[in-house]
Amino acid sequence: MSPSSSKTSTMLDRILALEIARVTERAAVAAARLRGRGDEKAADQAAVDAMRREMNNLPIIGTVVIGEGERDEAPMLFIGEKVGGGHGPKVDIAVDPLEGTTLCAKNMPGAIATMAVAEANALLNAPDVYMEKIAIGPGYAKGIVDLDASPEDNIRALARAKGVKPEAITALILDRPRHADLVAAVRRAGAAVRFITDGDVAGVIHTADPESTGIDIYLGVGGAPEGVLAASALACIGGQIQGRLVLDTEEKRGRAAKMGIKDPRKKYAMEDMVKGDCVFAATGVTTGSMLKGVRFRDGLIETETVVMRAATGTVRWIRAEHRQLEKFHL
Ligand code: VTB
Repeated sequence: MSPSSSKTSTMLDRILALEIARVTERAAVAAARLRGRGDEKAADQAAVDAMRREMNNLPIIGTVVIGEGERDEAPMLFIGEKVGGGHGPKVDIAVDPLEGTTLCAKNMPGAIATMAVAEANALLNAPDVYMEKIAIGPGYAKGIVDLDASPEDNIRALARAKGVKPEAITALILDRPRHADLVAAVRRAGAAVRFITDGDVAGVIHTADPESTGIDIYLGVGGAPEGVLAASALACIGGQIQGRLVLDTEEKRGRAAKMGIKDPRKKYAMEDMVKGDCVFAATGVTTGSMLKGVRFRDGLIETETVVMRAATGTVRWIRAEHRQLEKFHL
């Protein structure tokens, strides 16, 4: 490790684990105020404003590489935006201030506020397009499942490696018409499918602990930004993920090329999406299977956050009671 990156790592360790939780907490509380109001945009905007405000207190010189959109379409937390307090180490930032805007607007389980911080130039700069994804948890030989293998082969290989029948495997898939063939193939192989309506960052994270989540594999096409965030989490807790951008138009290939993507069909391994150390955090907005949502009580606000770090594999669950409510700018 070069001296500068080891300095960054020390900083990621010492300061960011807690500081980053404050950022996702603020975003989650802001969005939670708008749970169930049917207004996705307002909830997202509230999370973006709160996240950006708090991020600018961090002792970092950050560049948003995964954000709210490309520069011309997102006024805040756009890709390329400089964030942070303007002093400290240079880092890459990936944010999804409200992952699951629909879940929040409809007050359904599983909306989270999430972000990842990595060393400068360590995160994949992905445009806001779709990504094919496959992910499994830790403990398997590298490459036992692969984006280029058929779903049936992947299910069979995973079952063999786990020492169970395919019938004992459950795949998590976003409930979308585009996944009809995938779902049929997974079921043909004998495995069960669990659907989610949104929220595939948490979906991928579920694969890391099959015993408690019941999920062995994540399959399907979701957002590329969510793919990089999920890869950051798996880089901390172990597991495998592969992703491939869906660049099916000239326009998308052009946008990707502008971000430095030379091969539009490249299959990204986890290590291609996140290099070196990183810190990942998520705070629950609505209660889901990973995190409790924000609770507004008399005189205090409760939040639940998970913070993970790649270099050490430490996972911290932070249940906070906030009594100084002014900080939330409610
Ligand atoms: C997923 C999911 C997100 O977008 O990435 C999905 O994790 C993919 O896009 O929560 P489509 O909705 O177009 O299928 C979200 O649902 C966020 O919009």
